[in-house]
Order: sequence, then C-alpha cells, then structure tokens
Amino acid sequence: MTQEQFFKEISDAIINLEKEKAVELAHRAVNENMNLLEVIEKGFGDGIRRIGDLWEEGEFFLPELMLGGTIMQESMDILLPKLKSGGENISSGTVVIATIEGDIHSIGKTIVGTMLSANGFEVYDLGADVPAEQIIETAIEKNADVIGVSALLTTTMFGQKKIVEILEEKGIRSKFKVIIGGAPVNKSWTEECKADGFAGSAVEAVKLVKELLNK
Ligand code: B12
Repeated sequence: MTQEQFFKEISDAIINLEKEKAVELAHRAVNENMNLLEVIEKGFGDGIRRIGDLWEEGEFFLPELMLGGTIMQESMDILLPKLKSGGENISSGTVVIATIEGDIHSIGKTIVGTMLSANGFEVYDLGADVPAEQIIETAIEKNADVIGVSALLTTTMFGQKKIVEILEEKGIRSKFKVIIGGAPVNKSWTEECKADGFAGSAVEAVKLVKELLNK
C-alpha cells in the first residue's frame, strides 16, 4: 500500500465514522514509525474536514459531526504523545496557546501546541473556550514570547482581535507576538486584527514562530 492509499484509508475511516478502524490505523502509524505529522494532516485532518463539508452540505447532522470529533480526539490521544516524545529538548521560547472564549474547537489548536512543544518551545495550552483576559494574564505570568489564539467560528474570530486590543489598552502590545489560526482565519483578517501572523497548519505555525522569534 502506498502512503497516499494509507492516508485515504484513514480519511475514509473518519468519514465513515469507523472509530475502531481509525484507532487501529493510528496505532499502525505509530508502530510502523511513519511521519506522524503527515499522517495527522493528510489522513485524519483530511477526514474531519470532509465531515465538516458534508455537515455544511446538509448530508451530515450534529450527531455525526460530534462523533467525528470524538473519533478524531481519540486518534490524537494516540498520536500526539508520540509526536511530542520525538522532539528536541532546548527551550527556544515560550508560547501560550488557547481557543478563544465561546469556541470549543480544540483539535487544531492542540496539534499546533504539540508541534511547537516538539520543536523545543515551552508551551502552555490553556484548552478551549478561554476568555481573552485569562489568556493575557497567563502570558504575562509565564513571561511568554508568543500568544497563539485559535478560532473556528466566524462568531468567535472577533475574540482574536480583542486579544490585540486588550494588549494595546494595557500598553504591553510590543511584549508579545500574537499569532492566530483556525479554518476561517486568513491574511486579511490577520491584518485587520493587527496580529503578527497566521498559519494554516501546524508545520506553518512552527515556521512562523521560529521566524517571529528569529530562531
Ligand atoms: C470537529 C468539528 C467540531 C467538533 C469539535 C471537537 C473538538 N474537540 O475540537 C464539535 C462536534 C464539538 C463541533 C461543534 C460545533 N461546530 Co464544528 N467543526 C468541526 C470540523 C468538522 C473540524 C474541525 C477540526 O478539528 N479540524 C481539523 C484540524 C486539524 O484543523 P483546524 O482546526 O483547521 O486546525 C489547523 C489550522 O487551522 C491551524 N490552526 C488552528 N488553530 C490554530 C491556532 C494558531 C495560533 C495557529 C497559528 C494555527 C492554528 O493549524 C491546525 C493544524 O493543522 C469543522 C470543519 C472545518 N472545515 O474546520 C467544523 C466547523 C468549524 N464547525 C462548525 C460549527 C457551526 C459548529 C457548531 C456551532 C455546531 C452546532 N450547531 O452546535 C458547534 C460549535 C460549538 C462551539 N461553541 O464552539 C462550522 C463553523 C462555521 C462558521 N463559519 O462559523 C464548521 C466550519 C463546519 C462547517 N463546514 O460548517 N465541531
């Protein structure tokens, strides 16, 4: 089986909501020492995004979306710890990351946090549905270099802008690099938020943080 066929098998298992198969394929990827990031992005990530498309088209309903999310989460529980253990061990900077208040989508944010951690950054992942004020307080407390804010809903994206606004109000904007991400985030929204950058994948997020911190 080629790698592409393996990724397709994973994506199909997710879209067919076959939990046992998805979990088995995650274990297989670990046991066969595959590039786990590629497995996550091209296999599992592809499947869950296809579920989102079907949901939008009215082919799937909320229970399917939720089951897809659960299968994805369980698969990530197998893959992400392995991704972490493969990483370098020098601290290149501190990142506080969270999904903004009102938004419970956590999968992409967790992958980004894990990848940053695997690349030597000290990462504080505050989880999902986190108020802007709490994210900022933690960034101050941990003396963070970077604040990463995820938003998957068009209604919660505004929280990303709020982060920058609060930092400006407090007169501490220049102390942090603010990066944003999530399906609806693009270049023009990043500019509107006056954020320092955005990334569409975990690999790009690592590249972005390294660039911003000159590492
Ligand atoms: C899984 C899922 C869920 C799961 C989430 C489970 C979980 N624990 O996360 C559940 C079932 C709970 C869910 C709920 C809802 N969902 Co939902 N969900 C999705 C789905 C299918 C996939 C999201 C995902 O995990 N993608 C896989 C990851 C790997 O990709 P990612 O999140 O984009 O992250 C990558 C990049 O964006 C980037 N990135 C992400 N975060 C960050 C942060 C930083 C700092 C950086 C640099 C980069 C970065 O790197 C990541 C890794 O590659 C999307 C569809 C989609 N296309 O996104 C809909 C989607 C986001 N959901 C949607 C909706 C509407 C909802 C609900 C409102 C449904 C409802 N009526 O209840 C609720 C929201 C409740 C709430 N208050 O938050 C809509 C949003 C529409 C919109 N325009 O606002 C979408 C787009 C579906 C659709 N096509 O319509 N959902």
